[in-house]
Amino acid sequence: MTQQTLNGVVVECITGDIARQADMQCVVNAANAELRIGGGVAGALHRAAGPGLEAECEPLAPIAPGEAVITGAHALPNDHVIHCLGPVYGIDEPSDALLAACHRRALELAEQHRIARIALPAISTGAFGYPLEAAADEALRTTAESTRALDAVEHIRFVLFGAREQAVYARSLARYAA
Ligand code: AR6
Repeated sequence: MTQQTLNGVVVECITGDIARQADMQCVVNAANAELRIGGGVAGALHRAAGPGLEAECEPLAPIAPGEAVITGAHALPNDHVIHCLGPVYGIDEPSDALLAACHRRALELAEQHRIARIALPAISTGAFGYPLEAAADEALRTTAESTRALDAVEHIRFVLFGAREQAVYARSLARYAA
């Protein structure tokens, strides 16, 4: 099952490109501490957003692992970007608590800004080296828990780059929907 409703919130896991989620009000960036362009998700989002995004980010940086900040989306087809700094696996400890914290914080920010539809990537599972199964489990466990406190947020979409990643996140979703 790639879609479940948890406490009235639709949670889904799809394959796709986080920079092309035009039906979402907000996309989440797997950021670096400096909130600069970088590679992976951050590269794709900043390239699509244009240089205005980096300029808006500059006074907000640096952020610490587990933290998140919100900006406009500039040339992206969304209204907001929430920049999350996930843990570097094996360095930022405790990595599970930090990964949970940035998901929790992202959803809290979305709620505060009355964002109905938000898309997230697989934070920390690329350059930051977090093992996929463990990251999926932490992301979906935290999301399922957070849905209890969400009112404005109606739809949470995890956008995974490949079929394998999507299957792993969908499996964790099924576990926490049970
Ligand atoms: N859409 C969806 N998922 C993507 C995309 C995309 N366009 N591009 C990559 N992924 P990463 P991190 C997947 O490295 O591990 C950056 O350089 C990718 O396959 O973007 O949190 C920043 O500047 C992987 O599964 O984020 C930071 O320094 C997942 O998204 C650092 O990397 C996350 O990969 C952050 O590392």
